[in-house]
Amino acid sequence: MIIEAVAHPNIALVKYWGKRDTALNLPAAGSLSITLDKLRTRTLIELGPAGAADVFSLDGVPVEDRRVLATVDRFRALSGRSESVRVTSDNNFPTAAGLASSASGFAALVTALAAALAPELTLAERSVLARLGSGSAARSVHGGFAEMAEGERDDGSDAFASPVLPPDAWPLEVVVAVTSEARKKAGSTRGMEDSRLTSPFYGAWVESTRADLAPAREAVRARDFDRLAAIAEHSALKMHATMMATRPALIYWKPATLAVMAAVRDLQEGGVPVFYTMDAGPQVKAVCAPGKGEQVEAALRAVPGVVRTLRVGLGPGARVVSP
Ligand code: 2P0
Repeated sequence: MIIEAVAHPNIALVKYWGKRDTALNLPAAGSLSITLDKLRTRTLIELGPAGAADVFSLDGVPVEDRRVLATVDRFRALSGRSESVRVTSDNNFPTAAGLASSASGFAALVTALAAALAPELTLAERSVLARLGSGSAARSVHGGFAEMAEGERDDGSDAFASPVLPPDAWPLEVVVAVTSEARKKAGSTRGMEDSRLTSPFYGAWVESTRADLAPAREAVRARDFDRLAAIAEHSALKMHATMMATRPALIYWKPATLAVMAAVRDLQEGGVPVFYTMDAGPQVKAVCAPGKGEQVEAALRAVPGVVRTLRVGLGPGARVVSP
């Protein structure tokens, strides 16, 4: 039997950048995100004979991925099962779009593996297992607005994401302005550790992120766009300041990144409810109030240096689609 699961990438509005434990992939602070629609990872799981090698392919290419194989091992251990596993995944969006495929990837993987081997797992437990694969994946287990908890326990059992608001409760739109199609060089895991160890701003970044979470959550619950916009832009800017002050420096922006940020500022000054956020790459994600995506996309497409744009909405959490 083949089990098929789907999950969507998410964009953090209160950002995650830094770990308190690298082995268990525990975040230094919580984060808050929106899960997107349209873009998705689809993952098929097929069980095979015990003792055979596990296989993973991504977009039709066999890949040796330590984190995927470790996730499969974890499910075998917790379910007491011994079958080998064939994992076949594909993304309907390019990695260069600057939308973390590890987030949708591990959320889809954990959802499919749970259906095959451990259907009793709660959403919180699935989020923990997704986090062990990739921190941002813990949030893609849920749709709409989700909040990742920092957690207190050493074993990470309380470091999982929870839903804050479903997607249709406040259907924000997102315009991704792609400013470079080049694949990024440095992985986030290494960059986060470099920031923790060398950025003089790291302590303040973690402390101020903790302080952002409650007001961001309240702004989401109140559907207060301006309040959320102020917190989210500030979170992105201080994360990038922390990155830039890392040794070696992590400078993700291109000239066109700044041009798009300026265009978003112009839209805001013209009364359009929109804000920007940038992740570990040069793309700008413009988050718009419901119904404003088309206008924002037209404006950002015209910015010199923008290669292309993508317009999406908020989507559901990870789920099994077959059988
Ligand atoms: C985020 N990012 O909150 C932040 C903002 C990038 C910048 O989560 O090491 O791939 O697998 O836990 O989740 C990217 O980091 O890192 C990320 P790992 P992940 O979306």
